[in-house]
Parts: sequence; C-alpha cells; structure tokens
Amino acid sequence: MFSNKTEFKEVFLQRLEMTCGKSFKESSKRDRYQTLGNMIREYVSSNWIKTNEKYRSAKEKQVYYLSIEFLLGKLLRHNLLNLGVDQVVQEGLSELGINLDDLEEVEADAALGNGGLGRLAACFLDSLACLNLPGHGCGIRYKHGLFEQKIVDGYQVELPEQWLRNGHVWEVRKADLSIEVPFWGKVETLEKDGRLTFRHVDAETITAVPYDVPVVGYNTDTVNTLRLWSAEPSPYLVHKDIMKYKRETEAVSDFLYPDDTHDEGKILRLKQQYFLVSASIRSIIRAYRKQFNRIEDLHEHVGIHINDTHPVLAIPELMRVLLDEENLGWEEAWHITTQTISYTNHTTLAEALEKWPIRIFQPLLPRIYMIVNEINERFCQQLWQKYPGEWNRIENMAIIAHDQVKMAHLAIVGSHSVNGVAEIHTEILKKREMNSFYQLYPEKFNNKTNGITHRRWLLKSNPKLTNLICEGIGDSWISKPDQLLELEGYQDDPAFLDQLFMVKQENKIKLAARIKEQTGINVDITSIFDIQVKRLHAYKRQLLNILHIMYLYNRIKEDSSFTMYPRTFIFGAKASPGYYYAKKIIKLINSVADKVNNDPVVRGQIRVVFLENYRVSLAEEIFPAADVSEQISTASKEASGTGNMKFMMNGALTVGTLDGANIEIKEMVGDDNIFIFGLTAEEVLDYYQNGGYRSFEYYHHDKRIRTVVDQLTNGFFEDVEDEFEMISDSLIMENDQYFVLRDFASYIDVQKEVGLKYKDQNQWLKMSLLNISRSGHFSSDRTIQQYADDIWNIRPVNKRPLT
Ligand code: 26Q
Repeated sequence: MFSNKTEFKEVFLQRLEMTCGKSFKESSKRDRYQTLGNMIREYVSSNWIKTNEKYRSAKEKQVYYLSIEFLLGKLLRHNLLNLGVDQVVQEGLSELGINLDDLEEVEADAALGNGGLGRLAACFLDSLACLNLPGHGCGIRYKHGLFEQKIVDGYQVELPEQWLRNGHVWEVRKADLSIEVPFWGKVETLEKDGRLTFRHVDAETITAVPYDVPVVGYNTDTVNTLRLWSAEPSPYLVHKDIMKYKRETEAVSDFLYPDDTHDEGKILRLKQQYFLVSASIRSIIRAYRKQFNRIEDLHEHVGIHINDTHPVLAIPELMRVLLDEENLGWEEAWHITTQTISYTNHTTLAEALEKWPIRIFQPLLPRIYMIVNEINERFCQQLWQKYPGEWNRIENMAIIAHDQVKMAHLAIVGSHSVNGVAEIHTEILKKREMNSFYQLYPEKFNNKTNGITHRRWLLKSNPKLTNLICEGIGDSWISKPDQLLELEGYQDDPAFLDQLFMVKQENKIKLAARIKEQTGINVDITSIFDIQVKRLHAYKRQLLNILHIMYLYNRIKEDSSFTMYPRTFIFGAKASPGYYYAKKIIKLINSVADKVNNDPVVRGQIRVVFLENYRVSLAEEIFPAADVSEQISTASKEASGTGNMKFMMNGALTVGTLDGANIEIKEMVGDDNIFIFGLTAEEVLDYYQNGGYRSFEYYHHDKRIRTVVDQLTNGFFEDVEDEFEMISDSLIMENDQYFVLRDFASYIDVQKEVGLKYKDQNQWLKMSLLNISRSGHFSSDRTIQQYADDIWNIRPVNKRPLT
C-alpha cells in the first residue's frame, strides 16, 4: 500500500477524498483519523488473511482466550508502532501539516473492561501476536464501554460511554458468520437407537454477529484475531411482541457491567455470559470442522482458556456440542472438554465468587442446566468414593448446593489447569480458598504471574524513556524485554542518570499541563509525584493514602518548623455506581484536596489532585510521570496487581504491602529499591481466623490516628458533619476490616523514608534505573510464554516473511 513517506502521503490524500467526499482542506481531524485508521486496517489485511491460512495449513494447535472484558484502549498508535510505520506516518502527516498526536486525540478508548482483568486480556493479545503464537481473543462488542466519570461537587457522576458514536475503524463486521444463540424454551428427550437424545425446543434465539479486530504483532507479519460478538434480533424468529424482543435482544451486548467485585446475580449478566460462550464455542468448532475430521482430537488442536469464571459456561456448552451435535458419549466428551479447557482465577474475595440461583439458571438455559447437573452428580459420586461419609466435605465441594450453581467449582472440575496470577495468590488458593480442590487435583494447580505489554506501557506511552533506553542498549529489548537488564551498566554513569532525570522531568511537565487543563490546579514539577491510580475499593485502601495526607496536613499546621520534601498526591479511580462506600472515599479525597490546595500554609508542601475519568489513555500519560507508585492493598487481598508493574517499568519506586505481585517486584529489585510496610498476608489471615484486632485501640492510643479519624466527623474537611460518618464507622464501629489503622503508623514511617531518600537525587535515580532494568520480567511476553509452554502447549507458527 505504501513503503515510504511519499507513497504514504499520496495514498492518504487520495483516500481522504474518496472516503470523506471532502477536499483535504475541508477535512476535519475526525475525517483524517478515520482515513488513516481505515488505511492501516487495510494495510494489515493481507497479513491477516495469510496468518489464518498459515495456521490452517500448519495444522498447529490454536488457543482461544475467552473473556467477558478486553480493555484495549486506543489502537492507532499501538498498531503503527507494532507495524513499524509510526515514523513514516508521523513524518508524512507532518509534511501535510497534520500532527499525529492530534489525530490520536480523536480516537475513542475501547473501554470494554473494568480494570485489571480486562487490561490483562488486552496485554495478552499483544504478546501472543508478538510471539507469533496462534492465539485469539473472543469477547463481547459492548455498545457502551465502562461509564464515563465526571466529578461534580466532589462526587462521582456516571455518564454512558459512547465509543461507537463515530464508528470503529478497526473492526470488520462478518454477518455471514453469525450464530444463533438459544435461550428459554424446554428440552425434549427422545429415544433413538436405544440412546437418549436431547433437543432444545421453543427457544428464543438471539443472533450473535461477529466483529473481527486484527491484532498485529511487533516486527512480525503475524496478525491474530479478536472476535467481538454483537447481539441482534434473529431474522428467523417469529415473536408476538417484536419491539419488546428487539429491545431485550439488543440489551445483551448493550453495556458492560461496571462492577469488578460484587457478584450481582442479574439475569442479563448470565445472558451475556452464555451469549459470549455459545457463539465462541460454536464458531471454534465450525472452524475446526472445516479443517479436521476427527472431533475426538479436538484438544490436540484447540485450547480454550477462560478468564475467570465469567465464561465458565464454555464447559457445559462444549459438552452440549459434543453430546448433542457430535453424538459422542459422556465419558469421551468429558475427556475432550477437560483437556481443552483451562482456567485462570483472579480473586479470592468471597463476594466476587460467582454463584447463580437455579431458579434463574435453569429456565434461561435448560439444556445447559441439565448438563451442569449431570457433571455435578458424577463429580459428587466420585467424591463419595474417595471420601466416604464425609458429607460436609462433599457439600462444600459440590458444584450445585443450596439451590445455587458455583461457577468456580465448575471451572476447576471441568478444566485441566487452574492458575493464580501471582505466587502468593496461587499459594493462598492452594492452601486456603481452594484447598479441598487442591487436595483432589494437585496437578491442576499452577501459578502464572501476570505481566503487562512493555510495548504499550513503555514504548508507546513513554517515547522519551524509550529513546534513552535505545541510546543506551539498542532496541532489541522491544522483542526481548529481559534485555532491559543491560541498563544496569549505566548505574554509575552520571550523564545517563542525568538524562533519566530529564526524561522524568519532561514527563512530569506534560502531566502537570494535563492536570492544569483538567482541574485548574498548578502543581510543582519539582515535587515528588506520588500516585495511586486503580479502581476504587475498600481493600485497595485509597483511604489509607488520604488519611496519611490528612495527617501530613495536621503535622504542618501544628508545627511551623516541620518540613518535608514537597509532594503532589495524585489519584485516579472509578467506583462502581452502586458502591456507596467507595463513592464516599472519592468525595473525601476531593474534600481534602480542596482544603489542602487552598491553604497557603501547606500549599508549598502538599498538593492533592483527583483526575477524573481514569482510563487506559489517561493511564498512559500518568505512569511515565510518576516518582512514587502506591500499591497499598491489605495484604492477601490483591491477587496480583498490574499497575504496580507499569509504574516500575517507567521508573517509579513502589510504596507497597507484601501483597500480590509486589512481593515478586521486591524479590526482583531487592529490599533497598522498594518501600515495603504493613502486615503480611499471614498476619492478616491470622487476624481473620483468630481475631485479636481492635481498631479502637489504635485509635485510642495513637494521637495521629485519633485526630484524622475525628476530623472525618467534626466538619473539618467538609461543612456537612455527617458526610464521612460511614467512613469513620467502618474504621471504628466495624473494626476496620481492611486494617487501615493497623498499618497506619508503619505507612507514615515508610513515607517519611521516601521523602528522605528522594532528597538524594543521585541515589534515587539509581534506584529508579534499577527498577526499570529489572522490569523486563514483568512483561506479558514472559507470562504468555509460560502459558504457551505449561498450559496450552502451543508453538510459534509465523515468522516474517509470510509467503
Ligand atoms: C462478576 C460477577 C458479576 C459482575 C461482575 C463480576 C466481575 C467483573 C470483573 C468480577 C470481577 C471482575 C474483575 C476482576 C479483576 O479485575 N481482578 C483483578 O485482576 C487482575 C489481573 O489478574 C489482578 O492483577 C488484580 O489483582 C485483580 O483484582
């Protein structure tokens, strides 16, 4: 299509006129963005086709990553970089008087996810393509992604997100590959040749229409596929109330559930899950059938991975296809299914474990329910044989108990691999949360510590640091992130450290400009940028952070001789719309920010900023500018965390608890290059088990704590005195379930140490460089290689050039 700048410009101008029907002069930014996007998508299309042909002819095993969320963010710049045409395009456009950054602004984030789990899926797609691995994503094309957050009067307000308003240039609708997904109705049992067969009749079907998005790898011709399903009314269905049917159908892919912990048990959510699963499984089998004759060998050629339990109906759905459509016997179908499916767990929080009441499940999915029931019966029988008489154990492990279907149990029983997402998380699964299953199937359990794609979170988001790294060690780290280790050769190179300092400064200047634009607040770019960005949750303890800021405020006010290294505390967080407590914390952060930022006495030392609508594209501006990374969850609660890795890779130092992947970061950088505080997971779990914690005592004995807790209810930060009563109650009346007060003193100490360490610029820069150089281990390339080797058993297929 184009192989140099001149050709690029020519094609671009020609396309612009053709697609927009406007002259170059008349065209808007959006016209230009859309022209460029379409051009790039077409640019990859021949490699896309060739990749699929190659996968088919090589007969290599392919993996499908099923996820209810894919938090992609913007794709234009990411694709340009992976295709290696970023510079040509940038220069070409620039000669036409167009700034590529301006065009990128027009692109909407594809926010088809809540947070960590959805972003992990997006990072995995990138790594799969970059490693030339035959792996594809299957998800839902939500019409509205995660809500847009506005802050009004310090309160979070939600607006519907509208990413499809101007179309999505990266997708290709493939209506001819649509699949009919049945709901409701009943199951007819027939006897045929001495065998029972089942037919789902009187169903209301919904048409699943695939939209394919190409996933391009870096410096390779591999283009994998992300297939997103959209729900449409079926053309085959006769319905008595067609308008109602249309509304209810489209609702299935209308919006993403904005909750990332609470299992709500809403029927629409279950519909979404089966919709994704049924369409995906049947399109996988359809493709397999075109290529192979023997369905018995499915697991040799296909792996299906389920991202948490949300797509766990893949297990009974695959059973249904094998039993009812392929006419296999139960034993054989079960063997193939368990060998095909693998499962990742992302949480141990009890409130996040999915359970579906039978009264919702059975009528909506009658045939699937029958199969789950059969799986449960057979499983319980097996348990009975192994643990005769142990009723309690069997009841606790059953897939169906107390009129509920337990999705995690189904996932463990129906798959050959169960993995956690960080070492400590996997250990907790094995020793505690899933211990009885671990005893039964020790061989299934394994760890795969999360990772992030360094191509988005360093190469794309931090071009200045990327340039510095490339000047130092070349560019092969982009394909082999472990090579970042070579940066350690520059630890004692003052010129290099100086440049590292300059890079951070420039990134801070950029973020400061964004802060000014969004909030009107002036921040001091020589201050420490101390940042906590993630979903808002009690266990993530944004409260600990803001209480510490209140403490610092009090300290400065009461003692005029107190000094500290100036700090800018930055927050970004969305709260689930129904999570009242989390919303109060947002309000508290904003109230404290107001008071602090308007008090001339403390203004030179602390600033507090809440950036609204935290999302992937904003994150890309934030991580490069961070000095301090706040990873302060109650130990044992954060399965892994991935923001911690993004900060590290951009040279921020972690203030963190011994939780999730923080522990592995600490092991990687050593105790001197990270700031650890607080209870250990063991201690937390011990408190939960044996009691012994009284938050009131910490309140009573520590004046610093007493003051800040009292300030929640005495109108100090907010005129309305009872505004933060529920926060105060959570700390005192409810005995502080997340150990905020327990860890408070230790947090103050470690934060003080941070301030002191930062003063020694040279030492700080060394620590920062060391964090960057050891961050290669947390690339999702490493993670995906481990999944490929240990779980999926897949190999690279495609290398450049594709012929
Ligand atoms: C479940 C049922 C009903 C409605 C919603 C949900 C739901 C949706 C999303 C439950 C959980 C999620 C998302 C969880 C998540 O993002 N977990 C995070 O996963 C990251 C990637 O492994 C980890 O790094 C984080 O530690 C973990 O919190």
